[in-house]
Amino acid sequence: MKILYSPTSPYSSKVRMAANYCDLAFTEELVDVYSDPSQLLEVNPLGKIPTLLEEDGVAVYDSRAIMQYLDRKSGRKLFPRNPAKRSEAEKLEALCDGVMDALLAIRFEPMFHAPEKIEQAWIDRQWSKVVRALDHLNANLPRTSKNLHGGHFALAALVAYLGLRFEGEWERGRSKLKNWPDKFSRFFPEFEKLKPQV
Ligand SMILES: N[C@@H](CCC(=O)N[C@@H](CS)C(=O)NCC(=O)O)C(=O)O
Repeated sequence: MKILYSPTSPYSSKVRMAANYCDLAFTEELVDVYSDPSQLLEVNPLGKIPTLLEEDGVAVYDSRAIMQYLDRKSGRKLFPRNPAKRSEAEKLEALCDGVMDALLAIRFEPMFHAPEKIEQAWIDRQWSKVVRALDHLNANLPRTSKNLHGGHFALAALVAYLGLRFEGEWERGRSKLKNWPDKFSRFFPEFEKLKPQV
């Protein structure tokens, strides 16, 4: 099993942490999505990472499909069996992924537009989603013990990505959320190695 990834990508970080937690053997291959590598486009028409590749050529994407795949492949190590708890874990993952989507949209707006074409109203709309979601997360952190699930890995990837790309812009009034990775990494020390970073 191979994971095509980039070290800064929060979605990639989430699935790499999850595969590690599930004790699934995998190799990693760094790809530059913006050079449209054929190796990626041949298996994922969207040209996005993370993309998981099995030795028989089967490809799995996107990150949420990969998380479900890892859960099945590991014999259900990644999400709770109890339906209500599973739903909560999946919802936490969806919320964190949604914040990542909004953060990426904010970063890409000036990267892919000439200065006079930057749409501030679009950036503000994305940021309002971030603000509401981070306030919600700060007030509703998941129980964190040695039994981790997919939602924890999404949250860890998100908080580390915020630290990497939005330092100084989101922490005020959210100290519980900012400090949560300290607790998480006590149960998952590989966080330091697998979190989004340059
Ligand atoms: N919903 C996707 C999002 C993945 C995504 O947007 N990945 C970024 C890197 S962080 C990417 O590949 N961007 C390249 C592009 O959009 O062309 C997932 O959960 O896997």
